[in-house]
Amino acid sequence: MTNDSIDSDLSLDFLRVVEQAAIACAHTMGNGDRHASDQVAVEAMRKEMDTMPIDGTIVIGEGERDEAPMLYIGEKVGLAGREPNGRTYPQVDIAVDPLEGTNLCATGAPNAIAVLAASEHGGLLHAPDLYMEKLVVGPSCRDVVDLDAPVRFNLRAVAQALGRRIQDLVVIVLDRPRHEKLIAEIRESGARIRLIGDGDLSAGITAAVVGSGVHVVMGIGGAPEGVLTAAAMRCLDGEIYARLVVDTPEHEARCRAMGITDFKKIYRSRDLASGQNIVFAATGVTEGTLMKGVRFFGDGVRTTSLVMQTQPQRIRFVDSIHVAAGADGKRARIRF
Ligand code: VTB
Repeated sequence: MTNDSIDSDLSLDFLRVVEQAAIACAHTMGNGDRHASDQVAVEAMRKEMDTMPIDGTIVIGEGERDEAPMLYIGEKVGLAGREPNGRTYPQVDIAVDPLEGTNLCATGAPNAIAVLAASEHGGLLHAPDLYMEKLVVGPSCRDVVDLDAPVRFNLRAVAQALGRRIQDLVVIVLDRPRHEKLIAEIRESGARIRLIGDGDLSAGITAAVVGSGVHVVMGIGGAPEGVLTAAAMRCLDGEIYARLVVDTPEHEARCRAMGITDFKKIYRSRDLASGQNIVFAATGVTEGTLMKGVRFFGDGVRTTSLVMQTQPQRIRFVDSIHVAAGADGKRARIRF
C-alpha cells in the first residue's frame, strides 16, 4: 500500500472483513469446539478479504502453507489475484487472527475478538509462531518501563505515571503455570491482578485505553499476536515491549527462516509494526471490555468494532447493524 492509498475506505473494507469473521464464529459460541469456531471465522475472513481492492499478502496467519489450507503465511488475498485485468491494486501486508480466543468463543467467555492488522509492504514483522515475553502499557507509561526490570520497579513506575498507588493498578496475566513466579511478584508489589484464560491481545488493547480499568499486561503469550498488539499500540500510542522465547536449536532455526538472527532483541511497537500506514480492525465476538459481542435478532445482526489507523491517526468505535437480506419481507426494526 502506498502512502496515499490507505484511506478511510480501505479501513472500512477491513472493518467489514472482521465484522463478517466475528458474525460467522459468534454463531458457534458455546459449542465447545474451538477448532470449528476458528474454522468458520477463517473462511468468512478469507471470503470477505477476497472482495477487497488490494494486492494482499498474509504475513501472519493460520500457519505455514502446508499446515493451513486458508490464510496461510504467504497467501495472496484480494482482487489483484482474482481479476487479472491489468489494474494495479495497492500492495498490503496483512496479519490476521480470525478468532483470537478460540476457547473463549467455544465456552462463551468474554473478550473473544476477530482481528487483523495491515500495513504497506514490509511494515509488519514476520514473527515465528513461538512464545513471546510481553509487557504492554498505555500512552502515559510508554517510556517508564523496562522488560528486564523487576516487576515491582515497573509497577511502581506505572503507578507514578498514572498518579495513583500500586494498589490501585490492575495487571492482566494469562492464567498459566509458567506465570506462577510473575503472579507472586505482582501480588508482592500490592497490585491487583486479573487472570484471564486466553486472549492477551484484546487485554493489551484495553491497557492502552484510559478508563478501561486495565493498566498493564504482563507475561508470555504468542508472538504473532504480539505483532498484532504492536499494530494496535501504534494507533493508540501505547507500547509493547517484547522478546521472543528462543530456547532450543529448533526455535533458532524457525527464527532464521523468518530472517530473525538476534534472538535476544527487545522489540517495541515500532519494531514489530514498523509500517507508516498501519490499519487495525477488531470486532467483538463475545462480550468484551471495549466491544460488545455479536448480537443476533430476527431481522439482523449487530456488531461493535474498533477500527484504527496511523495516517491520519484515527480511532473509531463502530456500532453496525447488518440488516438481513429480505428479512422475510418484514421491515427491519432498528433498535437503539
Ligand atoms: C494463549 C492465548 C493468547 O497465546 O496464551 C496463546 O490465550 C499461547 O499460550 O491469546 P498457551 O500455549 O499457554 O495457550 C495467545 O494466543 C496470544 O498471545
